[in-house]
Amino acid sequence: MKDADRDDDLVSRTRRRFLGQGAALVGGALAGGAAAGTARAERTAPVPNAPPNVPEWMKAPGADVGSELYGTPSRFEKEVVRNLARNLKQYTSASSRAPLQEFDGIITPNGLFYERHHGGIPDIDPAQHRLMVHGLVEIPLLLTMNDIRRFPSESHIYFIECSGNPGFEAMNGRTASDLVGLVSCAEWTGVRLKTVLEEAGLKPDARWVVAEGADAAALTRSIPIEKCLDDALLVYSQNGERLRPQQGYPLRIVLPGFEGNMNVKWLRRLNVTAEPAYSREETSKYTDSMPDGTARQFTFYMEAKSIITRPSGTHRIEKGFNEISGLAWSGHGRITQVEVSVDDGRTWQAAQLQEPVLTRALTRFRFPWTWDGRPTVILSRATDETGYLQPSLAELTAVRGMKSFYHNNAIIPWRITASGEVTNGFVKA
Ligand SMILES: Nc1nc2c(c(=O)[nH]1)N[C@H]1C(S)=C(S)[C@@H](COP(=O)(O)O)O[C@H]1N2
Ligand SMILES: [Mo]
Repeated sequence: MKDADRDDDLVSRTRRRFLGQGAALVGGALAGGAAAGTARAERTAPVPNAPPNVPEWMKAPGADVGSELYGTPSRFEKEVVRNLARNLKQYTSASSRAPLQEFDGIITPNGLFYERHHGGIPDIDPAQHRLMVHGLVEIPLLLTMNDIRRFPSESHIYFIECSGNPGFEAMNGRTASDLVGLVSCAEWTGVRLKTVLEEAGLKPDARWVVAEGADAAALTRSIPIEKCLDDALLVYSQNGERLRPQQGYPLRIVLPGFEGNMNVKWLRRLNVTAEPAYSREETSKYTDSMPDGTARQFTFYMEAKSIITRPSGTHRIEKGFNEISGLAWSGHGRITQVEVSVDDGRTWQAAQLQEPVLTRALTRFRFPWTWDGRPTVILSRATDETGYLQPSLAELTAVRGMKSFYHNNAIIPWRITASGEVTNGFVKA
């Protein structure tokens, strides 16, 4: 899709305002969809390898042990890949999205974790990588990766979401991944930032920590000291293995619930300061233009949000039973409720939250549904432990106006046509 990365300032801004003015994406192609509609044909077609026959793959030993020393998915899953816009002028400042509609549970596999880079992916030799801790500290530190791994480690499951997910002007995607694929969730292992800051010793006027990445963008963000002394983590492993280069190898910062941009990858420097740096990423970018012409800055926490991922855009469903399933999350803590509407928001019913339900992690919800075959719109809305309820797009723009780009957590509608096709409900039919 054309507007796949509106977080990317190099992609030209078409001023197409959302809600489908001229977005010709409905109907037609079912490309890439795991079409539930094939289920019936699948059940009746002759399958020589199904019982009572002995399948081919039982008649001789399979592939050798160690035929693949780093495992990859089955060849039958080769279409499950990151979602990358195909028509960008360059790919060093761009993003690729997680294929949310393909996932089960809440963990994003490392190879499918969304990526957003402002200056490409650096190829960092961990033996030469250092973390410098300086500024308003008693003892400046220059830490090797081995030094960092000697601190007590912790593992936590958290989501990371880009705040341009999707930009308000880029809501015409076809799939769940097109719309909100800039979110993923992993188990992160590292050391509390607090532990390292205590090792350096904070001076009394320390209020911010300015984190800098070792990429060509030298991405720089100011983090309030309260967050640094709370749950902030210096992370070197993800889902049990070392971070992938795309995720910040060998070291990144993870700020649970904070907007993706602040989770600085390839972390090389922590400068403890009294004032924020007012870097590019916290002034011209990642601020919200408000209706009165001011800009809302330092919007750290990502608000509660959810999306139905099954069925979702490009899927096709059949009349009768369909389980609705999706993901919900909030930067402010646990998801306490997800409601589903199968009648375009007229009525809402509680979905089931699938364990585990963790703070600042993706939460899976499920809802059993019997479709009567009539066209409708299905929606989900999340509530978090603060009592905050995910707003509709109309409610959100009533407060935030029509000039914003970032921090769009509006309810996402999927339209179901009479033939069972699922399409983006933001796009006019
Ligand atoms: N050094 C550095 N850190 C960075 C970025 C970057 O370009 N350089 N991108 C940021 C943005 S905008 C996001 S949304 C997240 C993306 O993290 P991921 O690529 O691991 O999904 O990293 C953030 N950290
Ligand atoms: Mo981002």
